[in-house]
Amino acid sequence: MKPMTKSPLQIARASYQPKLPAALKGHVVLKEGTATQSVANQAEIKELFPNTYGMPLITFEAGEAGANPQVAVGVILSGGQAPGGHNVISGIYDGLKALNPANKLYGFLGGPSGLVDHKYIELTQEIVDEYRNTGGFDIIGSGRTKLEEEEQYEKGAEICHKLGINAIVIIGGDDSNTNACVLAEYYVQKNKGIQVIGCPKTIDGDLKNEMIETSFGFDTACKVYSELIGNIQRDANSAKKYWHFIRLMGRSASHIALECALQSQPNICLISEEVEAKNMTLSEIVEDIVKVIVNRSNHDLNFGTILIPEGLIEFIPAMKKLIAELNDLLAHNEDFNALETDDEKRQYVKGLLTPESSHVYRDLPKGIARQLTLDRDPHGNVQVSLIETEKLLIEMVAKRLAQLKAEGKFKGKFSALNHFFGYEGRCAIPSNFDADYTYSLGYTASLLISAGKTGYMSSVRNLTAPAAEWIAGGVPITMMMNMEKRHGKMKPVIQKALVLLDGAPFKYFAANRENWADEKSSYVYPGPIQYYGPTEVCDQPTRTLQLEKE
Ligand code: FBP
Repeated sequence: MKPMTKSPLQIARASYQPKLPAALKGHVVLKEGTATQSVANQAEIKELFPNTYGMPLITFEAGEAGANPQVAVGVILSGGQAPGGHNVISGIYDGLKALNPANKLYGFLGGPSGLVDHKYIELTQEIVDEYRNTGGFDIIGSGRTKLEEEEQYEKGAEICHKLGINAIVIIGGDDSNTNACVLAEYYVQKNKGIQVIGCPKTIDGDLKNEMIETSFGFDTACKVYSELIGNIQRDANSAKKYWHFIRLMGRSASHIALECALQSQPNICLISEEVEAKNMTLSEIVEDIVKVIVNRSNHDLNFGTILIPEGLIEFIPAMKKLIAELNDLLAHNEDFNALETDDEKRQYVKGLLTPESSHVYRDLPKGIARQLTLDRDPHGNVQVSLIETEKLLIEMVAKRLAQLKAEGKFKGKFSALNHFFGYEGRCAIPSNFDADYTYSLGYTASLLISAGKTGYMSSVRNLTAPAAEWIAGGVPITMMMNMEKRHGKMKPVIQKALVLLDGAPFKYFAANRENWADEKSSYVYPGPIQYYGPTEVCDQPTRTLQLEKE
């Protein structure tokens, strides 16, 4: 047998031609809508972005051929991986070449730092072809360096001028697109002749608004996790002996957990935004879980599934306060870093917290308390993906059930297994939806550049319709902004989209969850992503998007 370098699916997917909105299949004409405003704090945002505030919405419609002067573009992948990133790049590449075969595309390596440190490659047809319809960001790599210093902007301009780059596309989440907007404004103010276009990426699904229906990668990641959850549910329903506590990525919002719940109908799904709105404590969450477990055990069902959003811990008000205190306390704290044992660190921290937080900290299992004091991310925040909330809940639920057993109120068995799904889905081969959506986003970005636009996010809308009917255009990034406190200072940022408790996806979940929790089996087994077959199997957007659009 010959050694294998690519799987049969990889080879087959390489030849997939992503679908484009019908309007982008030939020449286009740019249509401008009315002037826009930021979602809040209009006066402040206008003052901070005098050149890029208030620009109109843009759509591209089928039109006549026009002159397309030669351009060179640099692309950056920023932050966590999300399925479809490579197709954004192939969309930009194909879009640029269709406009003018002499156009060039460069990739800055390792994320935004590649721009600052002048690390880049020219993306040729051969390189781009190798990565079409694949998962991952490895074509040029990604990174979490923040572009926020003037010195970085100047270093960026230097390399762009050297390479003749007229425009940069930043593919990232809310923070990276906020920085893209600041960079766009800076380059206009300083007359640098460099346009900046953003692209909405993140599996977390929290970069969305009226004009950006979803971020790319959310669809594929949720489909991968839902398959795994479905498989676990089938196992649970067969073996009938384990409760599975499944933590799902999504550093802040619970969109991933909610979407997976809509797809797989687990017995319990916690939604952080609801926990915060109801001002719930950890013990109250545990009590709710215990109720379901006891009820099912009364029907001889000592098994089930529980979905836990990764960000949960930060939405429990008392924990949020504790984490905020720890963030301040541990920022550049040499004394703490010099301590050797976990016990010493625990004692040190306890002594400096407010009495209320010290109390919460003291009651946490040692492992979790330690995880809360691990290294912060580049923004100074606790890295929630490293906190094993699912284990914390298992420990607390087991303790409570043991008490109930002693009181004769729980007669069942409790045996739990923990899982964390995150990295399993972030680089998956993009679903047809993500492959088409990202290719269209990239293609649209090239049209925005060719039209001389800056400070826009590439947008593709009407996503629950077939791809041919999608609407491509651009949204001024300033339109998505408001002022928020960051590191003690008010800053213009893109508003993060959390799960709306009055939104259709949550309402549907809330109306059905009691049925899913009880003794009847409501599990759904979504199965793997399908790339070939009937369109109702292969080309469906997320349940979240469908419910939002219904
Ligand atoms: P982005 O916000 O950059 O898209 O990344 C999201 C995410 O995948 C979260 O779901 C997760 O908490 C985090 O990245 C993990 O970060 P890291 O890649 O640094 O482990």
